[in-house]
Amino acid sequence: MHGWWGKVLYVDLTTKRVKEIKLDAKYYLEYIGGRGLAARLLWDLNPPGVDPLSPYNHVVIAAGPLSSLPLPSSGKLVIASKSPLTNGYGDGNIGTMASYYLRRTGYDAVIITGALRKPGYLYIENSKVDFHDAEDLWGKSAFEAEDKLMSVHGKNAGYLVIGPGGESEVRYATVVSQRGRSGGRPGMGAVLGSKKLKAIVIKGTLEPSIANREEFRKVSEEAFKKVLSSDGYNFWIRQGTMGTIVWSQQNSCLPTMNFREGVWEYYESISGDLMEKLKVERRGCPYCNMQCGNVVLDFSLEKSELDYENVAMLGSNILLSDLRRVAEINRIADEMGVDTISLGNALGFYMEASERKLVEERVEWGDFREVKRLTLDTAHRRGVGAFLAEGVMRMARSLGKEAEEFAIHVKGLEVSAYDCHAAPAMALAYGTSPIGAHHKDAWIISYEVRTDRLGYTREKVERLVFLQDMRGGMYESLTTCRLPWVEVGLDLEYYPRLLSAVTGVAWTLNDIRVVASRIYTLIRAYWIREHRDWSREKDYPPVRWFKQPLTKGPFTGVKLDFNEFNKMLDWYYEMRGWDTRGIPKEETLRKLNLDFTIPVLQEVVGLK
Ligand code: PTT
Ligand code: SF4
Repeated sequence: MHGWWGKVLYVDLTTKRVKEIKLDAKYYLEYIGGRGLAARLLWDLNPPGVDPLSPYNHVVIAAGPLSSLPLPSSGKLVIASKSPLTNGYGDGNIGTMASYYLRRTGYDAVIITGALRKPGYLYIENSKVDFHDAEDLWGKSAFEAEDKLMSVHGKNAGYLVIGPGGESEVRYATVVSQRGRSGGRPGMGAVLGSKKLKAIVIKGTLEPSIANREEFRKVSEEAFKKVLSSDGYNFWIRQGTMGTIVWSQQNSCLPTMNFREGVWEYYESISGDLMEKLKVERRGCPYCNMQCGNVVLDFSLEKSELDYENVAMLGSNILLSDLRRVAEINRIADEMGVDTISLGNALGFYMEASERKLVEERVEWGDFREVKRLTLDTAHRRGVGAFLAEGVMRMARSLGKEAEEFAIHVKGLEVSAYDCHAAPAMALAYGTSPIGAHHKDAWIISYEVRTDRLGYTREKVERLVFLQDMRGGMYESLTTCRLPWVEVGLDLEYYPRLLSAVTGVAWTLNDIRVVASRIYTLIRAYWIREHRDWSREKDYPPVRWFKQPLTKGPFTGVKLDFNEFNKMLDWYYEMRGWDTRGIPKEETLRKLNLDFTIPVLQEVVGLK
């Protein structure tokens, strides 16, 4: 086989046993890699109903056939597991040298199960695996722990680390790498923490095989050049994702006051233009010629790497003005290894609960000192921080019915930084995302803004399914960065060409879409297996967007229409071959070679 190694590494932390699992070529042709491989492995290996924070849960760290080969923005990998935040399928995508080295170990993925008795870390060098003590690293920030590990294992290795957030099992703790890359929003860091695994250090020296080197080199060179000569390149290099602050303000989707509004009068205090003035460094992922990690000096003059989501959620959403203060909270979140999107939601929710006197403590909107204290307390689960560490869904449930009306999440994962009062298809994207409310699978709001902002149309749903297939299906399984396409318009056709050159198998974009459909349907089956009380309500966006209209900006008075939304959801199910409950039909499962899920779904919910 070219492009794939055909085997994965299986590590049991409880027994400290390691084995190699060979996978049939069919597995790769049907799932490609990354998210696809991870979803199938979790279905096969995880016991149904497993407690995500128990030793029996599995974590899959998977690259894809294009990861970390010399082609545009390829240095990514997927970290997946059953999520402690949602109790469903969870994953994240991280750009890191760990992707480069994992690809060169001779394995397509590392699967980790069991739990250590005492804190430790894994050292993987090609097929050699060592278990090391990490008691001296436990309690250290993700930055400090990585520095210490690097002083032992050197610069030529990849590091995936958790911070105190992961150690104390904050339900939205992430995995951190290279002081500012963070992945695994739905609590992938907490899963590692529950296994007492502080870090994974990866070195690899083997070269992945490429079927048609000459063709690969030609297509890849052409693609790199296209990126460089694209119209949007210069602005991208200057601002990266931070350019979205002004765009969101202009289009009334900048999350403001716990997603009450889509505009904020002080947006300029956190804008990309201001960031440009404060920028001291630019970082990025391996093999990327559009490096977008914008580093500024924060309020304490420490380096902090900014992205749109971080700044909107820790800025406008909690009314914290002043980019340097926002950058400080962002840097602390990275050190602690907690997701900034969920953190910004938890803080916004808590501030609103405080305003409505549903909690004893009074926390004012935008109070920097309080935000800093709450962030650190959350990461360590101290005092009220233990409450915030549970995430918005659980916080709301414990405060009662009124609180559920302003809890901004889908299936337990907090919403990322686009307000959807006036964006019905984006609301549907959050509703049907395979990990809970994340924008990664379909950023359809830019299409809505360009076309028919307030329409509830079948055309939008078709576009949404296409975006999911490309972003959540193709990019997550190949596994490379989607931004060359999304931000500077690299033609999608480069990807089947590159995949064909690497694997020696002829792929078209349509073949990849079939794989994407399989991945979405398998992940849906996984959710249903784990949530035996499945119903279409789980695909609904936050109730606030239906009930409380915007009171400011160009869309004043607008809110989502419940009946119209349901019409779109029905179309979505029809296009995916799922029934009106959002459950895959038996014929769809058979068509996608997912027959193995049928007996399980039949038993859990009954199939149509
Ligand atoms: C991603 C999510 C995002 S998406 C952002 S900013 W974005 C937030 N970043 C966080 C952070 O930083 N620190 C932190 N403690 N928490 C954070 N939470 C948020 O996590 C990221 C880039 C970005 S920046 C985006 S859009 C693209 N995402 C991609 C994706 O998902 N898939 C893919 N194939 N390519 C992508 N390219 C872009 O990568 P999650 P990264 Mg990320 C500091 O992790 O769980 O997927 O959530 O990995 O290496 O930092 O790159 O405006
Ligand atoms: Fe990483 Fe940004 Fe490059 Fe994507 S565009 S690979 S996120 S540096």
